[in-house]
Amino acid sequence: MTHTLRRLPLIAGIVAMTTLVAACGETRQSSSDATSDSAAAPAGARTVDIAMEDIKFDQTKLTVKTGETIDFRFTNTGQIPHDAFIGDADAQMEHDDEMAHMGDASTHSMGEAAITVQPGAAGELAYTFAAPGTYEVGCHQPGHYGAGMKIEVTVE
Ligand SMILES: [Cu+2]
Repeated sequence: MTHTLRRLPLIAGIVAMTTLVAACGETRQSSSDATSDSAAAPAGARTVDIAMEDIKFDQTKLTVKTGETIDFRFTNTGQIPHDAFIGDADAQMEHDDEMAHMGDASTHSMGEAAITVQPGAAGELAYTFAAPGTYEVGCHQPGHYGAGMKIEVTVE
């Protein structure tokens, strides 16, 4: 009886310690996963490196296969922030309008294929082109898309 009472807190202590160790191990593992994630492309993806300049992308055309996943890696070599928004021409116009009216170009809706990259920084955006057609990667910082800051993506 006395034994049982004395052992209970000890067992609880061991369980707590084990949980703590397990939690630490988990944290360490997930942070190393995050590191390898940012370095490695999604499985089966093709990596395309793109420089963002003031005010253009360093390339204007890209051809991909239907169903292909492209791991876009943007590097902003300019002095001002730039965006990359992926969608067809209609979506681009709509988005450009949205951005112009919102004023704050850094506000993207959740779930949109869009990224904003600050000067001197890099960003990654993976996108699967599920259907054939013509898409665009457009920058929607005020005036940039209108100035021709876009990449035409042909999905064949
Ligand atoms: Cu731009």
